[in-house]
Amino acid sequence: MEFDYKAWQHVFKLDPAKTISDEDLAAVCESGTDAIIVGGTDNITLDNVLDLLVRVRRYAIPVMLEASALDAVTPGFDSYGIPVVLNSTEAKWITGMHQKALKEYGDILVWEELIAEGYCVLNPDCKVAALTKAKTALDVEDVRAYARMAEQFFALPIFYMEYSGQYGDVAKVRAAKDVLTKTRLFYGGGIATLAQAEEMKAVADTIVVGNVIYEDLKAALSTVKVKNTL
Ligand code: 1GP
Repeated sequence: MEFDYKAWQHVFKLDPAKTISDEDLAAVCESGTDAIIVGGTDNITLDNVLDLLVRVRRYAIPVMLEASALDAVTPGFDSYGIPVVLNSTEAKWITGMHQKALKEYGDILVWEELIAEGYCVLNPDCKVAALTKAKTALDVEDVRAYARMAEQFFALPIFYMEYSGQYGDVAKVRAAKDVLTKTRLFYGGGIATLAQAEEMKAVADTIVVGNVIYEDLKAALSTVKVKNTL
């Protein structure tokens, strides 16, 4: 088991608000993927997060909670991804919720378990873009600047290009990769085939596969092969 996100090549993202059978969950957790991220945008509750955590814990795989709703954060995960939406136009998604969380839990947090993720949301039609009022009309130069900001100004461990629900623009992913040396580049969005997984993995450090798990499990599982084809 590799707990260090720096070694992750492929991860599956499971949405606590969506239903997955025990059989499908077993296939996902035993697929050879490097980790499971638990995260979503709508209807995330402590109950559905805990339920998924307990079920994923049956398997020997690292599991990270992507902390979106503060009241749905619970101990028990190996790590916690803390999204910082760099291209949000609302301060609450960049520092607001984070400051609130630190005010309340700052004394008891285990800092080593927290991983700040500098999000750059690029699909204008995805839920997270609407929620965070993200400025998604970004060209290659814009994206490159956000990537530099993530690494050089804020020393964020992860720069996450989020195309959730849409297959992204490889040229933009490459533009980010070209200026990153220490910050890891995560790509997520619309990966539904091994060919797409390979194309994005050739540029990004880590690819995140979500939706297709619920739409076509076989196709989702095929994307793990990206780890053997590099
Ligand atoms: C979503 O980046 C992930 O947060 C993965 O995107 O669901 O489109 O695969 P998809």
